[in-house]
Amino acid sequence: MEFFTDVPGPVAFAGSEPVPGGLAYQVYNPARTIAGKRMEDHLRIAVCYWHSFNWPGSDIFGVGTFDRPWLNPDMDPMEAAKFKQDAAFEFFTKLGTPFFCFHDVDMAPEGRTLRESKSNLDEMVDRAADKMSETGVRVLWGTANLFTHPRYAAGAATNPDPEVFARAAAQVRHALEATHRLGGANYVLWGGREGYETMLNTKLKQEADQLARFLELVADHKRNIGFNGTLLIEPKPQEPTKHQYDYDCAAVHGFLERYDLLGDYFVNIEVNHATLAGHSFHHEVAYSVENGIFGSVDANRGDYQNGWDTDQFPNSVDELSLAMYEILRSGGFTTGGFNFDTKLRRQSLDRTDLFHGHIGGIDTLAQSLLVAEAMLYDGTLETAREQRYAGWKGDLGEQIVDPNTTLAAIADAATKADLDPKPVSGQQEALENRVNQIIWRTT
Ligand code: XUL
Ligand code: CO
Repeated sequence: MEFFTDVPGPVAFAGSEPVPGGLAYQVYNPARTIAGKRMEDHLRIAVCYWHSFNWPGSDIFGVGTFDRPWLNPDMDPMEAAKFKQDAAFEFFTKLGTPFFCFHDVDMAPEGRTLRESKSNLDEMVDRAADKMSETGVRVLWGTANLFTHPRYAAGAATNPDPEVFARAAAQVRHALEATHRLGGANYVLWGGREGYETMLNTKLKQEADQLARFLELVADHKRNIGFNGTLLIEPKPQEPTKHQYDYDCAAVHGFLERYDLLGDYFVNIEVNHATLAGHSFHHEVAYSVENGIFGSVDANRGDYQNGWDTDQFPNSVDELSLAMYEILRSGGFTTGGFNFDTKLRRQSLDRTDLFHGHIGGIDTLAQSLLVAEAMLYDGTLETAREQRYAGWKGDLGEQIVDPNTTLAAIADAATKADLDPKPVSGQQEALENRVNQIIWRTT
């Protein structure tokens, strides 16, 4: 049964010609070649199951507003899951995007026991596998929901009760194996409840050790089952907990280094999580690229007036181009991609609104990719950075980093040459102008 009846066929690239109803891409042209690669292969766009199909449009003051008939609690849960899956695959194919992402509980309802939950998931994964081979849509990543059920109120891996840890381990095992079975490119761990509400009842070191143990077990299991996808940790500073341990990319990086997990885990950076942590998305991408932990992106945006995760569809080329530039100059995604971890606004009631949100977001990413490519060819930013640090490639720079050099030797050299370096311009305004000029002229 067709669900999105107002969208008859696949959304096509129409260029800058306005299309009645707006159901066309103006910039996203999957086959267009950018820096030697197809646009589709650069962006690796995914639709998320949860916000798009599993969320009724509720907020903390109000119930769901959306037309999602499979969320009706009177329906048989497995019948509802199948209805939802059909609508989801119809959406993926009409939107024309190559990937989707899912939590275990988005795909299949929890059963009364762990065994029943696993069998529900197995059945729905078999069904998804058939739909994937019919449509060619693939899995960017799978994950386990370790934050909605009351048992996880005090955390999953970091719960004071080891039985909760074990229960979470069972859930992740099943979700990881389901992702593997579907040929997923990555597996994500977002520690929504891995944090605390109050330090009065919390042992910080104990919880960190538990989290590391969990991650070690998951990485071992990945190797045991021969899953070649990438394991990703998704940083977020808070919400739902007051403080989350995977606060930002730097915190995750330090944690991975401390527990000898570098190389086993990379980061899935969400735009609105970056801004909640007091960073720009650009910063988080640049940090993780430079430190070798960049993996994938949850594309969305926050609202400058709100202090929470509003998960809106991205619409700012100015902001995304800079992050896209860092991704492109590092060689682009390997297994990662752009997952739309995005929610419609509660008043966006029409079924076609889900298309409009994604089309706008995808065109914004596509335009940002064009700008990033132009920045790369322009070379101004690269040259400015190189010149700013050029001294480190000279004699003095080499002497300083030589492990045999001492502080006294550097001090003696500085004294002998009577060094009196003069400050130089950081050229910020000139660089900002160059970025804007490139954005304005890029088509
Ligand atoms: C929550 C969030 C999650 C993760 C997957 O803020 O971003 O949707 O992406 O669990
Ligand atoms: Co996310």
